[in-house]
Amino acid sequence: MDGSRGSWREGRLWLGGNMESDYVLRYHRHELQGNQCTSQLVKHIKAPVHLVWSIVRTFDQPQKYKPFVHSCTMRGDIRVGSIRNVNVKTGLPATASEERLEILDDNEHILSVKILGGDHRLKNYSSTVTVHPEMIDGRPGTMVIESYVVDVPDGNTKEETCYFVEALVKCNLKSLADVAEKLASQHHTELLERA
Ligand code: A8S
Repeated sequence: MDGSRGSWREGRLWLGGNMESDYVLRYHRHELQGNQCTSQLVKHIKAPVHLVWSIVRTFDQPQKYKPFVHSCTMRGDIRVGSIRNVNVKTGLPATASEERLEILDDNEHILSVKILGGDHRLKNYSSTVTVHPEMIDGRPGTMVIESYVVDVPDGNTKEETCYFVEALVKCNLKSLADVAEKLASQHHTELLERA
C-alpha cells in the first residue's frame, strides 16, 4: 500500500488493511460539500513513531520535509489557531499560502491544517495527518495517513484536482519518509558507536 490511495467500493472505503480503515474511519472522514473532492494517502516509514511525529508536528517549519516549501513565517508558539505564511519554490502555479493549525493532538498524533488563502487554486483545502506505530521488518515503524478535502476549481474536474493534490502529497510523504529514516539511521549508528 506504500504511498497509494484508498478507493471507495460500494460506498465504503477500502484501504486493504483493517488497521488502516479503522484509522481512516476515525480521523479522516471529511464532510463533503457539493463541488469538493477528497482522498487518503498512506505511507509506511521505517522510523519510530515519536521521531516521525516530531517532524510532522513542527507546524512553523514545513520546509523541514516538504520539498516545495521555500520558507515559512509564523508568530508565537505552535498551538491551535496559529497561522503560518508559506512561500513555495519557483516553478509551481503559486507563490504563497496562508494556513491555520486546526488540530494538534500530541497524544493521538493528529495534525489538521486549513488553508485560509494565497495565490493558488486550492480553495477551502483542509488536511489531516495521523501517525500510527506499526512493526516493519521486526522493527518499530510508522504508518502515516494523510487525507484532504478541497474545492474543485472552476474549469477542472474532480479527477484532475485529485491528481494534482495527490502528486504533491505523495512527494511530501516520500520526503517525510526520507528525512525520518535518515534521522533514525543516524540515531541508530550513534547508539552503536556508544555501545
Ligand atoms: C501541503 C499540501 C499541499 C500544498 C500545496 C497540497 C501548495 O503548497 C503547493 C502548490 C499549490 O499550488 C498550492 O500539505 C499550495 O503542503 C506546493 C501553495 C497550497
